[in-house]
Amino acid sequence: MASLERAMATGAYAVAYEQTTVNGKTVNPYFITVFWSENRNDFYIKFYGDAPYRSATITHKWGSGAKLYGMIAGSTGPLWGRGGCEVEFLQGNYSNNAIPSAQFNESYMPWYGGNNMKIFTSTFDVEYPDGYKGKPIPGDRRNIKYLALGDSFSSGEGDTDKNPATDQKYYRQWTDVNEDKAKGAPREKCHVSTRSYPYKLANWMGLGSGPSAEWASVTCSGATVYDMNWDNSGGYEGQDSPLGRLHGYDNKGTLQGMALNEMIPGRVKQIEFVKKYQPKVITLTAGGNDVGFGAKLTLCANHESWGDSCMWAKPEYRSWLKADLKYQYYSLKSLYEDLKKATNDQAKIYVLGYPQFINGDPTAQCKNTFTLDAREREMITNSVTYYNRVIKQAAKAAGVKYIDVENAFGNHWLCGDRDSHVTAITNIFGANGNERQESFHPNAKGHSDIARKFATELGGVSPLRYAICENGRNSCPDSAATINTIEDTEYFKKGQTQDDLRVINYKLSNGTATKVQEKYIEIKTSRRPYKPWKKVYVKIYSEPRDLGEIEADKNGEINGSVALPGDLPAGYHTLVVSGEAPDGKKQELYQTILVKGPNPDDIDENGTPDKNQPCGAFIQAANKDEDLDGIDDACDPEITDPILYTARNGKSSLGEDEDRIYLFRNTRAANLTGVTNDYVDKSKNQNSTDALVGHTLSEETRGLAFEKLVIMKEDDSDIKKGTPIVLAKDINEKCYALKPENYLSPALKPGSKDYKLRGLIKLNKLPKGVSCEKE
Ligand SMILES: [Ca+2]
Ligand SMILES: [Ca+2]
Ligand SMILES: [Ca+2]
Repeated sequence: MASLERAMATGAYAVAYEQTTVNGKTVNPYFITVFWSENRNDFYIKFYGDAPYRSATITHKWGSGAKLYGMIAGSTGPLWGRGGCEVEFLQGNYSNNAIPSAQFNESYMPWYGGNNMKIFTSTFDVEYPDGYKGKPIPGDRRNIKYLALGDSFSSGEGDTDKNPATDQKYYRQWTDVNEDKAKGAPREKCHVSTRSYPYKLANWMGLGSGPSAEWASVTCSGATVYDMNWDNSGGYEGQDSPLGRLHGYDNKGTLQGMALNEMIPGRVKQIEFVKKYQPKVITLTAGGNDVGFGAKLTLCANHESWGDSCMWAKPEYRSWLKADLKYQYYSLKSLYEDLKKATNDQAKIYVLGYPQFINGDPTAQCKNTFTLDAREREMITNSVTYYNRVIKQAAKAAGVKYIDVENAFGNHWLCGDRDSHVTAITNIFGANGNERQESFHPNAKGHSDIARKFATELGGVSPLRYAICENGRNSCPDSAATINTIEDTEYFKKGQTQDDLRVINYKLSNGTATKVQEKYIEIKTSRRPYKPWKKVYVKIYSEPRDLGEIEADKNGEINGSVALPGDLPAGYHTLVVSGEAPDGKKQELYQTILVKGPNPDDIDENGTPDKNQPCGAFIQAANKDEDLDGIDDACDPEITDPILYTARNGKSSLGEDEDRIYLFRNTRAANLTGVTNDYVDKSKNQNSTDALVGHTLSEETRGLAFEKLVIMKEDDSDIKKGTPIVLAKDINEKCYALKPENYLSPALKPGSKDYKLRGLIKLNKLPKGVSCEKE
């Protein structure tokens, strides 16, 4: 495997598959074979013959005697029926000129004895024969026209829905992985969703998908300007600086090389992809993490004293907040300039602002944003507006195109009166299968909104062709767009910034501290020096308390510790280090930190064991579940209409038939469905509330794949009369509607006397107004 990793970093590889043939037509792929070489210059793909008898072989380059490796990674599933175990076995090394099966025939040739192997993706160099008219070998990444850069607002963070086909979230491979240091696998939480706006823009530009796509998203949740720009690119150890996610990995170089070839975000600076692939179009969101937007929201949504606003929403801290937002102008401007330089000004660069995601109206009704009060919502909306002006000004100064998406969601925002296109608070410590970082981000519908707004901003002209400047160039810097001419807002006029004060969100400590056990909190700075040998002052907010002083060393760095007061309440706090920067200006570095109580079973010190709190520690449960999905509405990412039924494809892990669709009734909704005597199988899951209503039984309905569930109300006034209709697709993507034979209670346990299995009936036509298409 180390050899294959090397191939992905520095060599070349091809993934090929063989297909079975039925009646002269190729159908299911079965054996999957991977070929690789450790050095890019050892092998290339050479063609023999021409269509329809064309074949291609992986051949040595002149003078090379290196090995070509091959591995069959075959799933027994398709060969020996469903439910077979996954196997992987190594076929061995092919040395020198003996390459028995690295040959790919374009069409099935039974008389020829061809192996009918097709290439799925390949990074080998290819020598196309003269007059070649066929399709290029898929996977050639040298033609990337569009690169999406950015942070969580571009990655698709917060797309918490599960794909019914896979029962997983829509996050792309390599972007939702927990750390496994023993296996050399770093933590990868870039959360790139395949339903994010860059996917929609790429589709609009016609850049394809899969291994031959002419674009890639290398966005990553949590990315700051530093994770995208040119600064210290060689010494970078992956996101989450100062200690990056690759810190301490001895295969760091391999992991980074592989990331550049495989478009894996979070391991190298985003600008490295720009340098390597020279895209024609770049889109990005940047700066949100630099002002600690997520951390501030966490603080405000979980602030320590209930019934009081968090510090950032208080008038006395407004000038701080403004300074923090305003001075990002410089780093944003230089990021845009770095990107221009990396492409020799040959790319069209589109900088998006941030969308308003929560209703700031003090009278708005909020369902699941728990403690964000009116003053906090006012602070959030005003910060988004002002920060967008900062971003726009920096974009103007650098001469790139600013895209205004501020009102993309309309009133489909949190605390709005329409269905929300934003994921609300999820939870703090993983109680409902979601992660805190997913809170307050656009969902799939929100990403469609952003893509739509983007298209409107360009007047419908493709980003590949849009004229950014009047003179036909890709950038037109405006020297009048300085930091001093950023348009003020009414809200921030009340918070005049002091010209000599810099407020900077900075990772001072590891972000958490436990009282008593870790009475001292370590504080380190390096990239933001203070005046050497001068004292800095450490405070904790929002009730400001002095924690002590530390002296900066000869380089102006801080490396010391301070004691936390024992009576500091558990919860989120703001740690601040103030002092004088080397240029004599006042500098305040801050970080949101979580202070835990000493009892590991009650870290929020509220007297209730955290495991008995529906949303985990630090989130006050609403003790309400309006959509009947079992998630307390205080930490429910989305509160929908009540869930009466669910349907999905069968799971072999639960002993079900994967060829069938299963329809369940939600027994929590007994009051709405009027059925109270459902039998629920709790043998596999004690928390299950799903009662099996029926599944596809007949030959006519098996093998269809679940698409969507709709409730057809026979009488609008009475939801109890609603019939669940399952929409399903066949192998040719044709849409069918299925209805249960009888949707009364299946009160009996399967197998018991009088138990009757219920099937789903295929309807002759789709009911009025429904289709398999996604909204
Ligand atoms: Ca507790
Ligand atoms: Ca709920
Ligand atoms: Ca819900």
